[in-house]
Amino acid sequence: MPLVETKIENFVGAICLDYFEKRNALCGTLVAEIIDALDGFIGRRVRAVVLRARPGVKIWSAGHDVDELPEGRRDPLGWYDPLRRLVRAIENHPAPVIAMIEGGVWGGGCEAALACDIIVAAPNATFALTPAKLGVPYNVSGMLTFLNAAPLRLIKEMAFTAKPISAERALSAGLINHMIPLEDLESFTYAIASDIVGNAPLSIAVMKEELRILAGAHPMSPQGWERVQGLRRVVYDSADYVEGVKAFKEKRRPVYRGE
Ligand code: YXS
Repeated sequence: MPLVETKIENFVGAICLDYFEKRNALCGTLVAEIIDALDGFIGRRVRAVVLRARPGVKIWSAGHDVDELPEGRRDPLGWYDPLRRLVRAIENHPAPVIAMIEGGVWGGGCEAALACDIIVAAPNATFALTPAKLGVPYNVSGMLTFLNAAPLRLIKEMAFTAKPISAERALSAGLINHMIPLEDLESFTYAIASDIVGNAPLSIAVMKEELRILAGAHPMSPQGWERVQGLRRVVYDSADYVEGVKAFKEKRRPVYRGE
């Protein structure tokens, strides 16, 4: 049973997340299907992509599939992790990817949405960064996705509280491009896609790649990199990390001891 539905119309490729039983959690299979769809769009000369969920969902994506997180002593967000691969696939796709969002966006799902080039959300959309809720040491390129998406002070509040923010607040902070009534969400999103399709795809692709390279151009010394990796290892080797994943699976509140 596929976990995404795709279609191509008038040079616009649509990828609809369809994994209701886990609230579109970004498991390896779902991510592989999204990446396959994006790769297929390149050959079909798609000029704009809409990444969406089923109309009427309460949850756009529940984030990383917690059942696929390591239970400790291994980087939970290493280079080949499905979420990392998905974010890079979105950022490297030559056509603009428009996230069309209704409902809640959680954790890694929030990063995947923020990795998209344009975000159009309904008023019922919410956005939550959840590493602190689960005890996860988020990775550097993931934090850069957030830093490139919103003012530092908002990212800190979202990361440290792990509380969702409303679409209205996301709009005022520039985290999303448009907040559109649910009944107009699809037509508005496709109107943007159509504007993009009518422009020069090669020019757009090179500007997207220039912006990706420039947005990622943050110097980090080898010592700084090693320090961060060492600090992250302390976290994913900690009892708190084990407790966060365990508590999620046991559907209870975690008890963190800072060790
Ligand atoms: O009880 P069953 O077996 O039916 O499964 C339930 C949930 O356990 C499951 N599920 C998930 N499984 C794995 N990973 C997930 N992220 C996940 N989210 C949900 O899906 C089934 C239906 O969920 P349920 O009953 O809670 O649905 P609901 O409609 O009442 O509530 C939907 C949510 C999304 C509000 C709720 O499921 C929830 O709060 N999910 C966790 C959201 C979250 O904290 N995501 C962060 C995942 S970790 C991550 O993204 C990164 C590693 S990090 O944290 O570092 O950013």
